[in-house]
Amino acid sequence: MAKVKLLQIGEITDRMRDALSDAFEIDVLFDRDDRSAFLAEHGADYPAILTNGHWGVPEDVAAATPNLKVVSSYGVGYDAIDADAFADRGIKVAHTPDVLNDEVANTFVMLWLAVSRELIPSDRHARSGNWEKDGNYPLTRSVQNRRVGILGLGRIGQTIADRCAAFDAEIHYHSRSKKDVPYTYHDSAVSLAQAVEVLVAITPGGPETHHLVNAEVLSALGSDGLFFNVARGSVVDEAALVRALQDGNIAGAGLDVFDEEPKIPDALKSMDNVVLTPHVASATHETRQAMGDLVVANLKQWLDDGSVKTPVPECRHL
Ligand code: NAP
Ligand code: 8YV
Repeated sequence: MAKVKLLQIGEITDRMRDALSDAFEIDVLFDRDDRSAFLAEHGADYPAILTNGHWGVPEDVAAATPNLKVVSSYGVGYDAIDADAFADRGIKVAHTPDVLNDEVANTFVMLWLAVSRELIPSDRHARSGNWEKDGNYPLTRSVQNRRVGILGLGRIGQTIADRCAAFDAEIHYHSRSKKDVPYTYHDSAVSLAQAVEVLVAITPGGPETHHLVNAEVLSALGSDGLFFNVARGSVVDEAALVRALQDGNIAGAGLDVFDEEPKIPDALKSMDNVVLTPHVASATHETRQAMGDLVVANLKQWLDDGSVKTPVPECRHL
């Protein structure tokens, strides 16, 4: 049987390529110099696209693929994919929910511990010889018994809440809707920030959540408050965050995502009370393998019966 043509936008693993190559002929778009000419000449040949949460499906690709039927994305967040427009065209968009909940929640815990217990400066104190020279590292703040605010109590937000139980946290949250959970609901991000000592953003990105965490929210969090972002850079007003840290309006931050990745403002890089990771919340061998397997499963199921295993909500009716 002839292989089905698959346009690959983001990078994929060898395991994904191996699993797909018996049924799909994979053409790589992202490193082509002749992108426009290639899309103009061949775009109509592709019924399937494989991408990721970072690259999504750019407008030029969406416009150049009139025969597209399925998009399978390596990641749960799909703010870089216009899912409504694809749904209108009858195109199924699939993503990778649930398989990364644990890893992203673990990354939040790692950042929280690192910021609260000053892991990076403390490590520097140990290995620089300052311990011998200047004596003990100063006391730090415990993560135990804190009021933690989860902005976005979805799949990952709930997993973060589960992790926080180990630290005897009192959980507060804000989502679009109130849930049947034993945590305190707040009807706004400001109210949530006011009530807690630790605030973690884990909503989707995109226009609806753009700058949901702004100067007012950070000021409500207060000078002892810690802010964490494992969601998307767009969820926080990065300039307001830098100002809040510089002015001591919040005590520290742990950030995995940024406005203009892979660029990070120099001001953030220079702060000792900030821990930065380069968008790696799901980036372990184990979790990326599970995500890759789901990307493949979505494409293979589509090949078998025209459906996908894990469609984004906008495409569930298709
Ligand atoms: P999810 O299950 O859809 O949960 C999203 C939560 O955000 C829901 O509780 C939703 O509220 C809430 N929300 C959506 N829009 C909101 C708004 N305007 N105001 C307040 N709350 C809002 O998604 P998930 O699987 O947990 O993933 C969440 C996001 O994490 C992804 O979209 C992605 O951007 C990010 N992520 C980042 C990494 C990383 O590498 N750093 C890895 C994985 C995921 P309702 O429940 O009321 O609808
Ligand atoms: C990936 C993510 O790093 O799932 C998401 O939404 O942000 C991450 O797991 C991203 O999709 C790029 O592959």
